[in-house]
Amino acid sequence: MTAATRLHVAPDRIAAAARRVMARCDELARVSAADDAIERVYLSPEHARVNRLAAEWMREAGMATRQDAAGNQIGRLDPSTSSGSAAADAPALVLGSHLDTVPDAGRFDGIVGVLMAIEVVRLLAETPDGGRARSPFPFALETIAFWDEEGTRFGRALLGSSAVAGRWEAAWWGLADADGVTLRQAFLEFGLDPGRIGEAARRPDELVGYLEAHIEQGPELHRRGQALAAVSSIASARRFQLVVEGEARHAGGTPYDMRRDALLGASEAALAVERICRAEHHIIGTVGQLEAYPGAVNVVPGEARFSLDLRGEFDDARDRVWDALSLELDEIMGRRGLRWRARETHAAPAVFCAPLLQDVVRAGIASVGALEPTPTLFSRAGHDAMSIGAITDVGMLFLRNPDGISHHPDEAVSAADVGAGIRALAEAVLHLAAEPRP
Ligand code: HGY
Ligand code: MN
Ligand code: MN
Repeated sequence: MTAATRLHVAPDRIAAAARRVMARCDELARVSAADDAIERVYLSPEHARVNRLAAEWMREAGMATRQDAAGNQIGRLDPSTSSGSAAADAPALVLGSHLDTVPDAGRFDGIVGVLMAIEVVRLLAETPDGGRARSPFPFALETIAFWDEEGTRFGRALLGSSAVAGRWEAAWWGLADADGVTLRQAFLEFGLDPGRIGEAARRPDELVGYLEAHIEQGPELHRRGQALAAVSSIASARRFQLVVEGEARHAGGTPYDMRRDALLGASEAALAVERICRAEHHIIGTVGQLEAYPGAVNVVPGEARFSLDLRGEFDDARDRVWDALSLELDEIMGRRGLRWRARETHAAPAVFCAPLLQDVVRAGIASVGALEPTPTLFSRAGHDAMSIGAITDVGMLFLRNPDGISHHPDEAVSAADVGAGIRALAEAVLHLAAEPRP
């Protein structure tokens, strides 16, 4: 795999594309359900507004656009047939990421990858004299803006990309949001037909592969002083909602030896998550939600509910940690006279990026002038590529995000790194196109 550059585009065009991406990240940040924070969830009015903007930008880059049966926004550039007509049934190389967010989010997680994908297609599109833009390759170029990668509204992540991967489960229709609105109702209110969800699914033979640019959401590139990295694999994930049951009692009159304090049991459990995961290599566990009931200042909590987000480079190591945690929770709750139960709300296996797509991403990075060997990182964050890996080869390009802070308003990325990422992603596509096709 040579790293010679294949993209002959003037630096000022790359810089202009990067500026456009940054400006559009700011514009999308203003489309939020909250006045003083960024929050965009699946099947919301903000989802509809942002899809309209993304569709406009995809069309401006020459693509034909559609919203699929799961609410994902898609752009497509057909290649030309030998007679010069559009090859509407050509398999596609898909570039994309997601436009939904966590609560109080940053403005780049997912978003920058969708916007970079649009710029890469714009750079690579051929525009026959006066004709509609075309893909210069024997395959089509598609951009997909996935929805509900985060799982913020209904608790289960990767819904939009699961639909594209043909892995939608009927049981999900009953998932309800904090207001009790089910996924089925939300579909109908958004104008989607639950009965047609199957139409979002893509077949493996329709795809050449999937490439996703995304901020690292960790400190590694920042610490190394490097802008870009290829990704080797994406962490497997399991998410749980846990309930601890004790006994609500008077905060003043109940002596300690009579208490069955559910919050203290949950708190010990959260510390056990940290202790057990830190002892394991590449396993990360987080308790992000913790609530005490009845939640009065003068009542010993009779119930506590908390979340667990558990990830690992390999599924079996992650599952061993879950088994160890379960035994620890038995001990904690037994000692405190409490009971506990867990409901699994999300599970996604680890996904390994295809060697060829790792190679073309590294070649793309090398061609933008990275001096030292191109880093290849394991992704502790989950991504839509985890779903799409079920139907085609996937590759990812990481961008440095200063200090690694993410899922936070201070999430950042530099225009220079976005420009380098656009060039590297475009070069990766050109290297892939140069590969002998099966
Ligand atoms: O949670 C994650 O890892 C991703 O940001 N959805
Ligand atoms: Mn995220
Ligand atoms: Mn993301």
